[in-house]
Amino acid sequence: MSDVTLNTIQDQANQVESAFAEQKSALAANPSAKGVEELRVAFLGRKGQVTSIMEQMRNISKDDRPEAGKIINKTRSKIESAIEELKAEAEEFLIQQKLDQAPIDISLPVQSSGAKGSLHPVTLMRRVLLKEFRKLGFTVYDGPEVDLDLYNFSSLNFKDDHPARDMQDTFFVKDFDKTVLRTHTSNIQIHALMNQQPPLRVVSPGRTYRCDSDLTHTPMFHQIECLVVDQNISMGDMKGVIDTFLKAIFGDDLETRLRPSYFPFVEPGGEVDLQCVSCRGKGCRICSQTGWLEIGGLGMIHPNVFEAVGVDSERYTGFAFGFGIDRIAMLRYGLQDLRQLFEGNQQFLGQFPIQP
Ligand code: FA5
Repeated sequence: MSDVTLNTIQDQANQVESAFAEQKSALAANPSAKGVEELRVAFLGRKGQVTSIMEQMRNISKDDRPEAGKIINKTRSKIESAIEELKAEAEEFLIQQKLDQAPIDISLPVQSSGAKGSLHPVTLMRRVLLKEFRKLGFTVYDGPEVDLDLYNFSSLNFKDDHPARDMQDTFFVKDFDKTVLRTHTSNIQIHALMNQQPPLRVVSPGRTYRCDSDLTHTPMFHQIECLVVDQNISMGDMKGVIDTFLKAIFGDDLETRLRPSYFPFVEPGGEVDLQCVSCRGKGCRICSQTGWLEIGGLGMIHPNVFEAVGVDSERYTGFAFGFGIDRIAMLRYGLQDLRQLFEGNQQFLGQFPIQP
């Protein structure tokens, strides 16, 4: 005959539960993961108090065992869920403790340090230029930076062995026959005319690449190309557009001059120089003692270019010009060295006003 009855089991279960409740409230004042684990081992572990009631099962009559099991399981699950709650409380307590000890109160609203981001001067300059072109009714046309020789050179009337190619040395992509990093934005003249029949009035800013590096040249630089094709377009129209946008950027501050020059894709061709901001035309090392800095090339579209894209050169005429955005920024902001723009010096880059 067994000496352990259901009543004994129930009494022991009640005692274990009240012992647990006592220790739980002691822990609640200062909950820690370690304390919760110790409590779990003390009650649910191999030698824990719940386990020792379980061991009584073998001394209980067979008939009472199911009921005894229920009593013990009820106590076990009460303690298990209380342990889980305690674990969560201990975690929260720890986080709160860390927050309380932190040197700053991260729940306070953010106080601005006054530091502001700024736009890159080339971005600022590009935006200003595009704004002026939009006012004149131009739309923006985007062209590829990696392009076929066909668009960058051949269709622009650069014969394969023409010395003009030497002035625009660039990367040729080895595995793709005749693919280049474009040397100028003039490649968009071909793309635009192949995509759209005249009349056409587009402007295209973008990155360009050449084997260059000195005070006024960088290997990667930015140009903005302007292309107008229609009936009866003259050099006078071109000069009007150039004067208008240069005036918008430089005001009457600096003098400009137009002089003849050669580009295979225009006839006649020329270049625009701006008075050197550094010496105001007197001559210094930035302008190689000339008093002027070149900002771009220009000209009337060559009939060979119209032929390459299937535009009737008897019916249409047009002009194009391509200016260095970085060079314009250099003059506008009075920079001593164009390479400063691409050195990533935050102290330098942070000085530019949002509105140039
Ligand atoms: C051209 O690139 C012609 N595509 C311009 C053109 C367009 C002529 C349409 C006729 C009709 P050029 O090589 O001169 O031309 O370059 C134009 C401008 O780009 C220069 O005046 C200068 O402002 C800028 N530039 C050229 N090379 C560099 C460089 N390495 N770094 C910075 N700016 C440069």
